[in-house]
Amino acid sequence: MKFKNLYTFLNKDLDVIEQELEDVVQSSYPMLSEAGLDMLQAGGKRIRPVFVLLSGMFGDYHIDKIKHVAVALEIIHMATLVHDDVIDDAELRRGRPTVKARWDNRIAMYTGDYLLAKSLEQMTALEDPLAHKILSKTIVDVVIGEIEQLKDKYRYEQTMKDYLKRIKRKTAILIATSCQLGAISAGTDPQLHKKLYWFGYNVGMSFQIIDDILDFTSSEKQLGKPVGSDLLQGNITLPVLIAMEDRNLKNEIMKISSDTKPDEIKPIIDAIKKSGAIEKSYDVSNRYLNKAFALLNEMPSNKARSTMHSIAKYIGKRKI
Ligand code: GRG
Repeated sequence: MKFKNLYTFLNKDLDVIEQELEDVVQSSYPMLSEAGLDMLQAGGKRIRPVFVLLSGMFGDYHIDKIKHVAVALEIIHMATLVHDDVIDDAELRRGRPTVKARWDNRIAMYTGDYLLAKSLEQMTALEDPLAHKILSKTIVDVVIGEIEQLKDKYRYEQTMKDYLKRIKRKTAILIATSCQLGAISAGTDPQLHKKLYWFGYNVGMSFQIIDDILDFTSSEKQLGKPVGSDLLQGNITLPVLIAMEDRNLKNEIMKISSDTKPDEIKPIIDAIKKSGAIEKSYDVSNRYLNKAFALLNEMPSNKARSTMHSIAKYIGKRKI
């Protein structure tokens, strides 16, 4: 089963979102339009717009209103990716050359800034100070997270708490906010939009943990980058933190630095895979997913709820 097949009833509305996305990234500066359109054409799962729409279905759903929120969230996501590829000096994204690779760092920064500004412009369609307050706090948290993660690179004494805080800011918050703002724009009561926020948060945490597991268990072809890239770049993820509970393995892992060559980490990747750390990481992911399922059970039963359940289940088992 493919991810997109879980929500075919949304296809018509997702086509509207896709068209809006294309319109929104256009600019009188051809280079900005080209960079934005190139990213859109490269695809992406559009998870955030899907969660906006599904959450809106718990309230008074109107595509003409909610589309602005769905577009804003996807465009903020795109802006973070363009900037992140500058910070990480990444050549490929969604299987294509990144904006910074195709043009240069300066143009990538402009593109990211432009996308962020356009997303805020989209949000002005929503006359609700609470929605704007939530979104600005989210953006601040994502940016702070990106700055703080620098200090955690190659820092082998960091704790599980440091890791969880990092992935919350990097991934879970934007998914949580997608759910909450979808619900708010459809006028749901506060109790429900807060529950949807926490549903999105738990799914987002699981999503990032699985991403971090796949960095070890997937193939170079599927990842579009070498296996173990996170570790090589000093990004200490959950499988690594768990593997470091073994003293000997920790000593090996701690030898990895910015001077380490890709081939040198291959035996360490194998040792991490054999250590049981992957299975234990899946257990942590499942704990978040179970919280997400429990929250769904407290919500009104409808098609959106069952689809969110299927998506969360899929996320926990995804291979790419
Ligand atoms: C410009 C607002 C702004 C922020 C700049 C660089 C930065 C601060 C934040 C980057 C944070 C970051 C690296 C987030 C990545 C999160 C993530 C889970 C990416 C992959 O998401 P998918 O799998 O991607 O949904 P697709 O390609 O499917 O859309």
